[in-house]
Amino acid sequence: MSNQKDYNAKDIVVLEGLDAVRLRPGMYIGTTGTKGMHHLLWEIVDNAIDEISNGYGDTIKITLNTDGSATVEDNGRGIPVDKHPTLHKSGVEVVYTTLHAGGKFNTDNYKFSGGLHGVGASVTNALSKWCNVTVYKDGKEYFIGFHSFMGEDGKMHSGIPIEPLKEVGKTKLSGTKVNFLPDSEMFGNIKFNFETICTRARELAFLNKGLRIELYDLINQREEVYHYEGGISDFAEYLVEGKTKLYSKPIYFHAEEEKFDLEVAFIYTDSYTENSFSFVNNIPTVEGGTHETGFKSAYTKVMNDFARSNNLLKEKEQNFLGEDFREGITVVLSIKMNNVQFEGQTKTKLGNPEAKTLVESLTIKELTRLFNEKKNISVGEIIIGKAKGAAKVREAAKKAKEMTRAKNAAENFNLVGKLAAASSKKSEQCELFIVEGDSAGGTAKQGRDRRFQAILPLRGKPLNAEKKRIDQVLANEEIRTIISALNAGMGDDMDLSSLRYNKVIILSDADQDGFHIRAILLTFFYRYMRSLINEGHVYIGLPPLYKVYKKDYVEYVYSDAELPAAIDRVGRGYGLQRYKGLGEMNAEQLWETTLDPNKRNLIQVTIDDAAEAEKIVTTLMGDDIDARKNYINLHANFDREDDFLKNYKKI
Ligand code: 1YM
Repeated sequence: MSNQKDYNAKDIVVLEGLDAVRLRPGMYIGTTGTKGMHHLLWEIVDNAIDEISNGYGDTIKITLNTDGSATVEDNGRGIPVDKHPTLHKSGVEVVYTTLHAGGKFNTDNYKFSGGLHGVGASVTNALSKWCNVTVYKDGKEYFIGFHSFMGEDGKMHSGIPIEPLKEVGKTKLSGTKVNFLPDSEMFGNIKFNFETICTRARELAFLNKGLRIELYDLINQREEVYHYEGGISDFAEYLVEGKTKLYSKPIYFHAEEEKFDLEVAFIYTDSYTENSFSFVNNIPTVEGGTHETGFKSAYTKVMNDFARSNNLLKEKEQNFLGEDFREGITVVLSIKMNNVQFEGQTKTKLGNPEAKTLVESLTIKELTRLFNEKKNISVGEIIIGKAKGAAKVREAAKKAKEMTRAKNAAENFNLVGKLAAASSKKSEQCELFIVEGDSAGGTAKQGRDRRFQAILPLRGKPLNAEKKRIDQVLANEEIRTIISALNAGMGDDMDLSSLRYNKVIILSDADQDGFHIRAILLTFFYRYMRSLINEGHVYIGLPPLYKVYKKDYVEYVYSDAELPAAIDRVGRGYGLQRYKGLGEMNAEQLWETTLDPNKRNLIQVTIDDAAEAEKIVTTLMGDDIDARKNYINLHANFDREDDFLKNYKKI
């Protein structure tokens, strides 16, 4: 970018010291769990991406080293090395020791002050045992090392330079290399997860057209390269792999305003659900927000106009609704803007009102232009055809939905007859167990604490929502029972404020059938009640696999890995019982092992990466049998946590 002035150390705006980070790591990286630990890496990667998206360099290398550290390298200009005029330190040292230091906050320099949460490299340094930075710039190689240690005063000193930045040699390279080791005293687990890193790196490569990300895992000798010349268009293609597309290439546009950038790609498949993935400054906005609202309203208008002007909608016929146009669509929407405001339960919802109006006007302009092009007319016709089908079943679906929400006892009697409700009306205390099989359901009804636990037995396998249209989904009695019991509606009408149970716990056997039932239920929640998952209401209950006992001493064991230790504890002369299913336990045992909140094992279902979750649901629950076999061969893990759960984390 030729119109940008060159950066000098004096331009760095200093706001705060480093001390705060170790005291309140959560404020800067969210958690000190494995997600927060990975955040240290993404902070560094973000700086490299900022540099590349401003036109300097094109490649980022991420290496997981054998000593447990990670290295990130780019081929940009290199972080400034000149001395800051008042701080008397090099630019590199300021960037790595001062919170919120950086060109990022000087919006003259970068078009977007993006950066994941914008906290920067100093946070990584503060939470690392050590951190080494090498800069290649103007023919020279520079180096500075930082470390964190316990001082003689008994206080922790973090991110302290060992000596000032020094010139260490000559080079033909240009760029920045950062090598750091997360501090094991700050994080429970400092092991980087190659798969997690691959997933996010792939997403970043999709979102930043042309960017090349190379990943090297030197511990397990693996490597991956992500590079997409098609950007989010390739992303949309990737998301629908294995599904039947209704036309061959995604519709794509890119529009810019001063300090605002919009990119959209969408494609339709023969499925019945909507899959929207939106991003702001490369950050996934899982809860949507103003940019999505703006797009939806513009899209509905443009497509209705298209239908009218091409005589696909007669004068006396009513306009389509937005939801009609969204059946079977996969959209990737990515914006870049300044002064982002995040809202919502998980701070993943865009709040800026200007994003709605800008996305709306740019989308109307660009899509109207595209659908006026001859080559896109046939695509438009296909979309209108799909919307017609959706509009037709809309009425039928509406009736079915109303039924699930009917408060009228007589009407609902058949549905909730099987449900043993909880007596407490305080929904925040109440839990709903969805139990595989009538017989285990019966046992659970006897074993539960009826004040706050409700039991819903499921007879047979519920319907796989992945393959059905909404009216068919709602025709399924098991599904209707679940919707009625939860009392929060579904789909676009979902309203969690009337949710009857704070925890929804899936309880199935630890065998193939049980895993399948669990996968089917999760698919239903994922497709039609996603906010239930996003807001942390969905859990998987884990029944024990073994009982190890002697006289009146009993231990329950929940995984094969824990079995030897349990046998040791019980000692010689122990007895061993293997549970094949929930049905083998009596009411008291079921309470003790699986229902009692003080003893049971639950996995909370979370979606770490929405796009990856979508991919997994499609692959595992869809029609493409070869894709499913491939996936299972690649990822199968016949441990207690089946494949489907790989993307979900334990609480
Ligand atoms: C592997 C990590 O940090 N690359 C990187 C960072 C910066 C620059 C170039 C850079 C930015 C600017 C001018 C500018 C940063 N500089 C700063 C600060 N890779 C990595 N590459 N020249 C170089 O912002 O205009 C913060 S990050 F603050 F010094 F400008």
